[in-house]
Amino acid sequence: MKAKQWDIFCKIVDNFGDIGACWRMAKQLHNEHGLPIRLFVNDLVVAKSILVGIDNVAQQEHEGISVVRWDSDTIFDEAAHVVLETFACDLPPAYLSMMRPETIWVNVDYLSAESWVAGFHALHGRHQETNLTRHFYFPGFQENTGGLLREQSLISQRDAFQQSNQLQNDFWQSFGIQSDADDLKISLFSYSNTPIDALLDTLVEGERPVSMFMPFNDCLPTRLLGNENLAVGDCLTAGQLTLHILPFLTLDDYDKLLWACDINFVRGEESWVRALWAAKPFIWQPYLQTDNAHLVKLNAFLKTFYDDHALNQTITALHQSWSVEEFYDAIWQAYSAHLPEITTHTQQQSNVLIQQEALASKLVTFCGGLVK
Ligand code: TRH
Repeated sequence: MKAKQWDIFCKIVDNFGDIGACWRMAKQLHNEHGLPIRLFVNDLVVAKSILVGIDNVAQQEHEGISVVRWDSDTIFDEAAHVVLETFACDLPPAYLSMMRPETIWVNVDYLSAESWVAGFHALHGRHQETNLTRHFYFPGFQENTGGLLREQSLISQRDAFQQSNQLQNDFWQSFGIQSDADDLKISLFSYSNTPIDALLDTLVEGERPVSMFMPFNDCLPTRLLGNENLAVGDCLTAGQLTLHILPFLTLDDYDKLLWACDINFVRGEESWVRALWAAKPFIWQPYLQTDNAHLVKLNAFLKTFYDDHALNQTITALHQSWSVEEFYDAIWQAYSAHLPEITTHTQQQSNVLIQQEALASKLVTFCGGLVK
């Protein structure tokens, strides 16, 4: 067994959330806790969108992390001291066979604000085939869960950016955009099942000029505002709306976009957490699941985050309408009319979460407590 080594297994099922979360975890464990990390990834072609510059090769070093292609040809030498299986991705049998009773095996699960999470966090069970112990780690919003991924320097970087017109102008100019200080700035990252056209129609007809920024991705409609074949760099205008199609951004630039905008539409889990740290009003769309399980997750989060807020119903209505593909102009008007209050509330809630210990550090303590 490799002393001190941590191995992370990441199976990309769909989109970028799995590799986004695993990469952040790997980086934070390495940069902030000095741990040697191997990251096993099943699809380096998709991973390339997040790990910019990697190649589709068996093994490579990337920003201090050893990235290993995980496929049927992968040769496993030794099991690590700590093995993080992410999102129940099933460790490969060849690797399982090298694990020992003293190997610390933790499954890090998906993030949810549902009330059952705290009760399941940190439980363990016996793996039938190997008789090894597997621990279950649940990220979450309460102190008694596994916490949220957040870099130690993130908030000071965000504050420096948000307080500097120069840094913000440099950011917009790097995309050839002259930003107008008076525009309402909105970023949008969503799944295909959203009423984007209805939202855009409302913004076109609105009272206030709006600049909207959409990073290019597979879920973006090919036709918006009557324009076909949208491409990176397009800038479309209609009525009060100016719509910019950005490239798919690096993780750092995506953070800056969220920090620079007044409202962020986000999705899945990773961009949702980044929107929390941006501390700007956001509309979250959960990943579509069968039996409307995603709406249960959505409502659990809305209850956690906005329960005591006077505008709870307005905020809930907008989130639900966005996720069930129905958009009502009146709901948007009610939301945007109260943007200052929603901004203050989002900042307060974000600050409360920032006081909590971040996931990577909680995970290190958790695994330290399991050493046999
Ligand atoms: O890509 P996603 O839809 O990922 C989803 C969810 O994680 C979901 O829970 C999971 O089950 C499913 O995949 C399989 O959305 P998410 O989680 O927001 O991840 C997007 C990542 O992409 C996030 O790390 C931010 C990053 N990103 C960029 O780096 N550049 C960009 O321009 C944008 C828009 C996103």
